[in-house]
Amino acid sequence: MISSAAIWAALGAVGMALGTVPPLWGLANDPERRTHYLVLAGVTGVAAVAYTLMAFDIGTITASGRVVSIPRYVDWLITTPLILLFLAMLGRTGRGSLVRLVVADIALLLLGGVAVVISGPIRWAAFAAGVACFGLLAYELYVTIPRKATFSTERTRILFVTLRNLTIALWTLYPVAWLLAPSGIGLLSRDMAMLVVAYLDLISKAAFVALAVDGMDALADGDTGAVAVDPDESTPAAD
Ligand code: RET
Repeated sequence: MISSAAIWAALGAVGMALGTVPPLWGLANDPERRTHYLVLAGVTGVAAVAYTLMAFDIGTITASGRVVSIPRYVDWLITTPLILLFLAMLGRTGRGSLVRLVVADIALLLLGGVAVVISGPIRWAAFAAGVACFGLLAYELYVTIPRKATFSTERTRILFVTLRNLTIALWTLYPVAWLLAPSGIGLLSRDMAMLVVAYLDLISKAAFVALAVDGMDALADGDTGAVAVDPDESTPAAD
């Protein structure tokens, strides 16, 4: 029998595939901002593949009595850095900032993955360390980047703030879902957890990508999205 987790995953795959259409359209029609569209197409495109695998229950392993979906974590490891790269491209805050974001991001995902598969109190320590990494990531997005950013236009700054707020608000819900799901205290069933996470993924990816594509004309002409080498620290504040 097809589990409802498989149905939610299949719906997630369709949603992500549809979410890839706007950046592909941009890629074909706006070659100036190719890099931006490629990054955005990667966000939903990779997730569409991961959800297809999950719908067929491919890559699911059981460890310490808990079910872990490898495609989900691989998807997150690829696409969350792409989301952060896009935000860093908007602010043009330099490589240092991007590296801090991506290191914190990968660390929190690995710690979360480890916390699912190990048992005993150490797993809660791994979870707490993951949450601490998330705190660092949020600090970078809320405080450091707005302070250092050199937005190409005022509309780019507004686009950054909108996407940044959407990202922080939604990403905060992931550790909550993790805690409630069978990975944590198990208040939610596996099917329910799949529904909740698929829903969170869809908004944090497909809605992010749709808003980003919609706001792309805010970027100044000639803004090709290269992540600059760290700009001068004395650049005036832009937050
Ligand atoms: C875990 C558990 C460990 C602590 C924290 C977590 C946060 C995960 C996040 C995931 C975001 C995923 C996204 C996917 C998009 O499709 C690993 C659940 C903090 C923030 C945005």
